[in-house]
Amino acid sequence: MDSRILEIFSCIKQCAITLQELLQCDDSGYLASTNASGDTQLAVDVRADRILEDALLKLACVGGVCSEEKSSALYKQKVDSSLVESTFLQLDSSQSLESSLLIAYDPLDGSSLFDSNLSVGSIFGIYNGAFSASALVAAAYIVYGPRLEVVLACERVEHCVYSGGQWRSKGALQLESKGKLNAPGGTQKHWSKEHKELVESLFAKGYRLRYSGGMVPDLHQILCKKGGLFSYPATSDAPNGKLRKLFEVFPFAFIYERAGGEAINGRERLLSLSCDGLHDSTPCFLGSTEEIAQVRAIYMNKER
Ligand code: AFP
Repeated sequence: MDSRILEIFSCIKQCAITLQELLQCDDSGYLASTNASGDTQLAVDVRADRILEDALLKLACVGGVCSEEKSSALYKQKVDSSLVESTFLQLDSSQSLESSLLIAYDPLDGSSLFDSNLSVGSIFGIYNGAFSASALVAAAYIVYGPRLEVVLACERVEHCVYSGGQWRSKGALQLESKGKLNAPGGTQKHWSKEHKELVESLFAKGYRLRYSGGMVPDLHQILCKKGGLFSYPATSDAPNGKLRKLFEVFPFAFIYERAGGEAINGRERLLSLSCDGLHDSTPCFLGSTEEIAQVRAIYMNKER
């Protein structure tokens, strides 16, 4: 594995410890501000974002970062590594550090669950030279649950737990061809007829409902239980879905594919999609191959 990715993974593990301590505070208060996606911000959202931005930009191999909490990316200038804000998906080579790694991250995903003391997470996509699906070279997430855990994906999907003051590997996460869990996101009254048919067909086969409203614990659970389907479809109130490509969907698509699963938007592979803006979103279906085949059958049939 590229030593630069190992360095980033090590930084994420260190930040995970710091962020878990941050989350032990009882400050689930909201700020008056909103983030780039219009979501009201928790004080911990802003503090988690600052911790990660400072730590990641300190790494020489990182040429820029983009946070779900901010409208523009921060790139290091080639001349003196000073930072420049930009809404572009990359700077031209004369400006940015060539062949540097760019990190898109969601510092605290599932903020609305924090005041109910449910598990939340942080998500990272590591891109080579540009914020695009084709440039994604590694992905990771942190789960702040009963245990502190990280999942680090490059060639394989490594599951690690923090216990006794040190990180320990729990081995590789691997999906089987079919699972038993169904995690259907979005407001049901805004689902399409086809999506309702898909969700109900899984329950009719005995799938168990496992949905907390936190993308990280919900997708982590399906990986740990070796199969199932997570969906956040296009809805009448969110025709492009809710989840963001760079910070949330592409990293998990990378992880699910490396774990032997699939990740589509209903028709196409998520990692084949273009991205026009830093905060673009997309409908997404991530899971075992048999469940994804069922999604394709229903959604492709809708097109006919
Ligand atoms: P918050 O960060 O506002 O809690 O949203 C969490 C999230 O982005 C993602 O983690 C969930 O999968 C999804 O939203 C849940 O959305 P619904 O509540 O609409 O199902």
